[in-house]
Amino acid sequence: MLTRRQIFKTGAATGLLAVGSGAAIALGTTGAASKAVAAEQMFRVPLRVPRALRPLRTKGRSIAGFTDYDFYRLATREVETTILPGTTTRMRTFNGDLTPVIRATRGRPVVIQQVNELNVPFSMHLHGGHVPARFDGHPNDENLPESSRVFVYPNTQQASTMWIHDHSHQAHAENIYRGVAAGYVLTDEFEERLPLPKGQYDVPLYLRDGKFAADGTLVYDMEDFMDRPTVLVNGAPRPFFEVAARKYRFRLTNTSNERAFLLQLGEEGHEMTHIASDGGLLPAPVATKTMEIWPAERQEVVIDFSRFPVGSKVVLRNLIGYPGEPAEVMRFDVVRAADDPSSVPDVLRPAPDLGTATVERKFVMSFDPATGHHLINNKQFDVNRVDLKPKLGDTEIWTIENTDTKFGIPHSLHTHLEHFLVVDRDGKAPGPSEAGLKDTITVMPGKKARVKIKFTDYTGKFMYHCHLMGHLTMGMMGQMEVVD
Ligand SMILES: [Cu+2]
Repeated sequence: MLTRRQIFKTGAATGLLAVGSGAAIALGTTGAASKAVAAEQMFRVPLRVPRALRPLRTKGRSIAGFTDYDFYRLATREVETTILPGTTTRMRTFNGDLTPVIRATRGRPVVIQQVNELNVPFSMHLHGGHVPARFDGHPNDENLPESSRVFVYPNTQQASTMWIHDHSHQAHAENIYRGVAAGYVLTDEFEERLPLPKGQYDVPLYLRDGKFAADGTLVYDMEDFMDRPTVLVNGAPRPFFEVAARKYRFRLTNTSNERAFLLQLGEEGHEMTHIASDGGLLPAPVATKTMEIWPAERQEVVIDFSRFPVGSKVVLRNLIGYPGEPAEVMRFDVVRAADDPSSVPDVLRPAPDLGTATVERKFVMSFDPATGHHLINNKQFDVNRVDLKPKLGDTEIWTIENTDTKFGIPHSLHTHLEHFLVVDRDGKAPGPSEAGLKDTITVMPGKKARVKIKFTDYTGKFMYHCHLMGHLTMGMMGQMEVVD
């Protein structure tokens, strides 16, 4: 029989069992002192809206056949920065910045020189990116300390909100936890033509948690992921954001190692409009009172603050926090009136036709209490093993089955290279919030989901894995080689 502490040691539990969509049962609670610190740090710091990085140049020598591209340098670097007011924290960053954002346009490539100034390996991965294998951040392609590599992102895919993080062999969980991440927002003509909120009213929000000591030190312990009570939004602890009484588009990305959020606006659950998920716009907007977002997922919502009088303060809450934690995530302070020419059209972007599947595969996600490993189809990740070989042009149906009912462990499956459509969950067609392209799907214990995926135009080796970082670290990853 495994004790709760042993489950933590193996990184097994994520600490909550979502029941239906909303209620949750937490497994336990620790760290009353750090929770008190977290509660003190509420609504004292303004939200930082990440500024888009400017390309260093827009032309250059031929790289991967391109001479017209936006060129950036992303240096992974440790810096001292202020997270909790009055303290400093050593964070791992890109260019000294917490979540800088690259804005890209479909059809125009981005080239990034990644310089590793950390003392651990780094393998840069564009999460959600449709990119050639050599630029995907394979664990065998680690950028060692003091080295540099060039990455080319062709941007042939449709508009979506992506993010950049580490995929090195063993340091990935800690590198993400210690802060090194960048946003990557891809737009295209189709989306630009829609009357959705734009410019300063289109705001990325990077949500994550962390454990900070009273002196500001960021504490990393893979086992104690339930004791990370400080929620950061764009690197600020439970910030406030001054908004106009009009519509905003928020691009939510969960960059946490393990934490899921079920977000609700206000105590009473004001309406939000869900417009996009991992792979971009949904076929149609969905009015919702809650928004669920698991590690590495993206969800985009439009919130209309015109329904609140100027002077209102509206709190975004997390309904599935651990016991004793503040539910507050951030606060919107409605401070001024504003014109609002934006609207959310009834039709957004039709889901693509991925064709008829000719191949079926199954992915059984499970935890082995004897070894502490997390397994896919009873196997731990082996970088020298190819688990499947999809063929270019083929459409496949993947069944993802979570058999971890004993310990109640959720798992997700994230695929590199291609997005997928959800076919069904336990035989039931997905709701409209899951009708768009996705690259990460969470399956609760004892549940199954089927997805449809098509392999289009890149061959080579790509990863698929659970995106709960403790599980990934403990082996829950496989490798596919796409062949011609
Ligand atoms: Cu998992």
